[in-house]
Amino acid sequence: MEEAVKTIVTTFVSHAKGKENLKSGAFKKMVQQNFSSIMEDTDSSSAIKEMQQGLDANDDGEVSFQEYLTLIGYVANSMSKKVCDSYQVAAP
Ligand SMILES: [Ca+2]
Repeated sequence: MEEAVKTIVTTFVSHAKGKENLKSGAFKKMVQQNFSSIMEDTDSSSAIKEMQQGLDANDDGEVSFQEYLTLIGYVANSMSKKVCDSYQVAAP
């Protein structure tokens, strides 16, 4: 669990290059490198742009750590549904 949290933090920090926000290009790269297997449309620039705008709560054109956590929460939520479904299928 600790490792998972560390990965969430270091992924943001390394893509933001130590800054407080992910700019558009860095956000796109981060999504493509980390979420291409669990998210649809990561090869579409417009879909990523749309995702970024959806996360950008303060409308500054960049993704803060807090806004990034919204994405992690969203991904975790959709993953939990899949895990739940497969758990129920496996159970008698
Ligand atoms: Ca923002």
